[in-house]
Amino acid sequence: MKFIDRVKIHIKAGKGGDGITAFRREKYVPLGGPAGGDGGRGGNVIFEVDTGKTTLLDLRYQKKVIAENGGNGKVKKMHGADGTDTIVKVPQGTIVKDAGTGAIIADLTRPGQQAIIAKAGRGGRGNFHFKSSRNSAPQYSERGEPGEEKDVQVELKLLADAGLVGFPSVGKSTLLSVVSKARPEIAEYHFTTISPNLGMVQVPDGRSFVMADLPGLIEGASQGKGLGHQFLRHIERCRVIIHVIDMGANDGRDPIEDYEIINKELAEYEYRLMERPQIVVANKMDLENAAENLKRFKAKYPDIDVFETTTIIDEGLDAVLYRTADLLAVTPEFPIFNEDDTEATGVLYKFEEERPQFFVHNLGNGQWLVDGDGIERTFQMSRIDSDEDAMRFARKMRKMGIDEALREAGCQDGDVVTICKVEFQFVE
Ligand SMILES: Nc1nc2c(ncn2[C@@H]2O[C@H](COP(=O)(O)OP(=O)(O)OP(=O)(O)O)[C@@H](O)[C@H]2O)c(=O)[nH]1
Ligand SMILES: [Mg+2]
Repeated sequence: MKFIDRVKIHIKAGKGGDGITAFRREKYVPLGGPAGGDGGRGGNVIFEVDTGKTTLLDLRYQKKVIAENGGNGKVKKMHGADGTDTIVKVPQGTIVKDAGTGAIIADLTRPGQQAIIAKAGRGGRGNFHFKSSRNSAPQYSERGEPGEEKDVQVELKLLADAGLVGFPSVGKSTLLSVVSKARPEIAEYHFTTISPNLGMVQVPDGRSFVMADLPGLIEGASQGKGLGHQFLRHIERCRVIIHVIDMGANDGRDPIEDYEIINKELAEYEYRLMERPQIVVANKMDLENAAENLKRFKAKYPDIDVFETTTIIDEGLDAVLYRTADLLAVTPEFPIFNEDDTEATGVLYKFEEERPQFFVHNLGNGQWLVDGDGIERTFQMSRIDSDEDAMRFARKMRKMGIDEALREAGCQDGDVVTICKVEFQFVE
């Protein structure tokens, strides 16, 4: 099974049901009072953390998630049925981004955590709401609000405290298998590990943390070479990096060069991984050349604390675990997003009130265009079947400040204003 950790899907929340126009029918009353019911709200699309899930595979096959529409209002002021919310179960560590802008919509890190990814439309109001002293028998009823619709990029980032990085075959999986119950595949050939493995590590003094064994990195990994790049993203969540070096230089590589290449890749990767505390592990100390190589390494990097290990016989690992736990205790979580994203950090849902309601564009020649989410929503909820409806819509626009904005922008009496493909003439 292929490890899938990035999926793009289309999400659509349910439209609110339409409000209806209806009148009470009573004996001897020719036209009873307005009694058209309200539409029900649509269903939201909600993502929920399910700790039983470890991949985004289900989503890959789904591609589209659509929630139910609300029911239309009924006679006798009866409310239409609300649409059922659609709940999508995702693994812990799932991040949902707007596929267009890259803005983060949700960061689902806690078991059971929910986030509304697409908000349902509200139901339209039935005609009895529009009764007034001037009009006791309104024909007007409102349409349901459209549900939010968007393309989202869903990504899975592992939730590990410490991550093992290094060239292929340096012994990362062996290390994890010795210090935890995880049983990753271990073999002589390169890229044995093709998807990350997680293990819960118990430090002898009782502390514990999650360690991730990641696929081996090679030169150019930050540019997409090997398997490294797609997994470098996972290191972003790790607060401590455990850099494993094959001091025995079994493969004929130079351990010092290996160490420098990996650090260069970490530095070049976008999340500034070199700013994380790093523990340097000199592994395979049982091999012939290891002591000599370590001596050279220490001569070149005298200030680095190197932990000597022989993972196959569980030698030297306790010291690594203690050091990791100590560093985790004092290392705060790193913000997981790019600096330009930070404003969106932690925002689960942007309410429509925060969005600009409309934009005014001067097309020249006395022609104007007004667009934007707010106005388009209002328009879609309004039935414009008659002059009276058009006037109602015009009043709404005035309330939203559109008239004023047009006037300020230089709109003149008699200019033509297009809103949602419908033309209006501007009059003071
Ligand atoms: N001599 C010796 N061999 C070791 C030691 N640790 C691991 N090995 C061997 O090195 C080989 C690779 O080990 P893995 O743990 O699979 O290495 P890895 O870093 O996970 O490799 P990739 O998954 O390919 O990135 C295996 O044959 C291990 O038995 C050690 O301390 N000494
Ligand atoms: Mg491995």
